[in-house]
Amino acid sequence: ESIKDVGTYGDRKTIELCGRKISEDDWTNITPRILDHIGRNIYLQKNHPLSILRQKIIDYFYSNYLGHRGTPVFSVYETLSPLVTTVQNFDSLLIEKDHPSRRKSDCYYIDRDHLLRAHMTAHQAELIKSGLDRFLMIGDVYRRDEIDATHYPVFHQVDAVRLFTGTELHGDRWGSNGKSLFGNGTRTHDCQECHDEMSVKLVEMDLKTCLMGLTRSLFGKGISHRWTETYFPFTHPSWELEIDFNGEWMEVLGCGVVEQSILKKAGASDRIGWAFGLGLERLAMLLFNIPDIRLFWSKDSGFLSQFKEGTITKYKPISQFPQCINDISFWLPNDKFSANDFYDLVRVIGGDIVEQVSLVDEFTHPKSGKKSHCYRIVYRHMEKTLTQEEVNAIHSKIEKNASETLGVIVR
Ligand code: FA5
Ligand code: MG
Repeated sequence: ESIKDVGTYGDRKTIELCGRKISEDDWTNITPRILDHIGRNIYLQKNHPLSILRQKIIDYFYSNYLGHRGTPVFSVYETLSPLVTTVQNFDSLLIEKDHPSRRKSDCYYIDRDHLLRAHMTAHQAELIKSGLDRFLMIGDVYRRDEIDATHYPVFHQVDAVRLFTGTELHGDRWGSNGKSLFGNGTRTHDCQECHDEMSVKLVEMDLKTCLMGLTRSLFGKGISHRWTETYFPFTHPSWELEIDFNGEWMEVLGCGVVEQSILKKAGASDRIGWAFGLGLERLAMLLFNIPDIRLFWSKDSGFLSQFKEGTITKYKPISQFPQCINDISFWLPNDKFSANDFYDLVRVIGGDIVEQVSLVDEFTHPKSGKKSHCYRIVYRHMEKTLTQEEVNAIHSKIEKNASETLGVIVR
């Protein structure tokens, strides 16, 4: 269970979360509003659409992968702590020290060594190390990102890993010493240097069959899909699965053949395997017809009462309240300015009544060389009509805070 409490330790603030006390340093960028989401566990909340979808995915794995005695072969981990180390989130997955995904502008850091996990893959290496061959990891993940109807700084992922011994993959065809999994060639675009090409093909087929089975079990047999090749530091080869949603391709997951050095380090060097990670919100928005990602966090019974564990029903909007649009323009400071810092500030002050923030104009003054940004903030309450006074009060607070903390000069 997690506690959210900010105290002081000497002259440094300490942050207490998930049973740990951590002193702030120059990497700390976690905000109280984000801390408030830890422990909500909406993905485990009975009759919540995210929980219904989570259970459907677990059921697919339980019913399609049975052991000799009819017991499930995938084990499920869904209460792993979201507070992780940079080793878990990055190093254990071969993510280079200067990889953009480590940036302060992209993650929520508690201090330089701890962050809120940015993907469920953060737990992969340690679970393999503990001796597991087939498992699912489900939970909340945290990323600093743009703000719109499909992006929220907290979302949920299901990750999975399946490892094979030589015998499991090939049967007894090659004997059971597992040698046939490995070759000693060079890395090509579809095979790691240490892998046997035939084995990699079988792993790819098993992975894609599994994921298409899952997609069809959720969306029906007629769903159109395509696989695209992609890159992850922790898998090779790697793919993304896209499905056709109203004539547009939508990415639903990333996957691939696990980098062998990860398995080796985790004590599973005699195995080969696949992994994938998918986002629950995007799938749930399609399945339940939910138009805005913020609705998942609603405590309103008008929303929650529409869903029932075990069934997929379409969401019916209670009513649509009007938007209120205000722009803010400011001169940027001379030193560095990150748009994500501004987005966070808007979120901290405006909270969930901010529907969208977008950069609508930027220009450089021809004489002074100073840069100016104009952001459009769209306010909309999910459950009532906002008055112009209410919006103005929040908007001025954002202006005031931006000039005080980001060094910008409001125009
Ligand atoms: C990852 O997070 C990888 N860890 C996935 C993976 C696992 C690859 C294991 C290989 C092996 P990515 O950042 O693309 O990859 O996110 C995975 C999925 O999460 C996306 O396909 C999407 O469905 C979902 N997702 C990503 N960002 C967001 C977001 N801002 N809002 C909602 N869903 C998101
Ligand atoms: Mg992606």
